[in-house]
Amino acid sequence: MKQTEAVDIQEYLSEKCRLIDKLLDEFIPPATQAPQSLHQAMRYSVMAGGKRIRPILALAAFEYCNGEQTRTGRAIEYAMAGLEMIHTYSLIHDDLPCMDDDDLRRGQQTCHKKFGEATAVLAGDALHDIAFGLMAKTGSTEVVTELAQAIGTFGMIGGQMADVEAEGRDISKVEITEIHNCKTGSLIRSSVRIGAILAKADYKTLMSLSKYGEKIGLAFQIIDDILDIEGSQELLGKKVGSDCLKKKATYPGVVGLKPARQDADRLIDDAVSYLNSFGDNRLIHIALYIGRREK
Ligand code: GRG
Repeated sequence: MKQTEAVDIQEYLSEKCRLIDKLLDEFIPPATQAPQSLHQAMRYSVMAGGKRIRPILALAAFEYCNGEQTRTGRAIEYAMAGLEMIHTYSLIHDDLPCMDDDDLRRGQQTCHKKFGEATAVLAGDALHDIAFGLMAKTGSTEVVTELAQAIGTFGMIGGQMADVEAEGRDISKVEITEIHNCKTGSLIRSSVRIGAILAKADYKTLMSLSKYGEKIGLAFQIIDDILDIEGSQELLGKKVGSDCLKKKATYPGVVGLKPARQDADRLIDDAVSYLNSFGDNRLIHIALYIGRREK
C-alpha cells in the first residue's frame, strides 16, 4: 500500500484485534482444563480486550518490510500472541498490591481482585512462559533474545524497578525519560523490531524501525501519564488520577502538562520521519493514532 492510498486505521485496528483474539484463544489452554482456576485467570485477563497495540505493531512492521506469511509459516502469528501475553502478564503484576495496587483494569476487576493474589502472580508467570514457548516456535533465536532483553533488567523490569524507587521523590526530565523508555518503550520498540526481524528486514530498515519504535514507545507512556490526569475512567477502563494519589513520578509531573503534550507530539512527528513514505503507510497511521489516543 502506498502513501497516497487511504487507510482506514480504525478498521485495520479492529480487524487485527479480532485476529489477535483468535490467536490468544488458540494458544491459551481452555478454562475447563486443569489447573482450571489458573487457566480461567489467564483467560480472564487476556480476553478482556485492550488495544492490542504491541502485536499490531509487530504485524504492521512485518508488512512494512514485505514479510510474507507463506514464507515464514505462522511465525508472525506466534510472535503477535506472545507479545500480547507478555504485555498482559506485566499488567497483572503491575496491578498487584505490592506494585500499583489497582482494582480495575480493562473495564473489569483486576486479576488479583477476582482470583486472589497467588493465582494472579501465577497467571502472569504462566503467560510469560507460554509467550517464550511461542517465540521459540517462530524458529528465530534472534526474536527470543530480542524479547528477553526488552523485558529484562535493562528493559521493562528495570524500568519498573526504577519507577518503584522514584515514588514520592523529585526526579529530573532525563530520569523520567529513562524510566519511561525502559518500562514501556522497550516492549513497544521490541514489538516493531520483532516484526521486522521476522520479515528479514535489512540492517538499515531495522535501524530506522528501531528509532520509530523508540519514539512511539516514549510518546505512548507520556500520553498514558497525561490520560491519568485528563482522561475518562469509562474510556480507559481503569481508575484515573491514581498516579498523583500514589505520588508516582510522571512526565507531566516533571515538565508540566502542556510541555508533556508538546513533547509527545514531537516524538510522533520524529517517529514518522524514520519511515519511508513510499512504502506501506500503516505504521504512519498507527503513530498518529497513538498520538491522539483517548484510551
Ligand atoms: C515481575 C512483579 C513483576 C512485575 C513485572 C509490572 C512490570 C514488571 C512491568 C510493567 C510496567 C508496565 C505495566 C508498563 C506498561 C504501562 C502501560 C502504558 C500500560 C497500558 O498499556 P495499554 O494502554 O493497555 O496498551 P491495554 O489494556 O490497551 O492493552
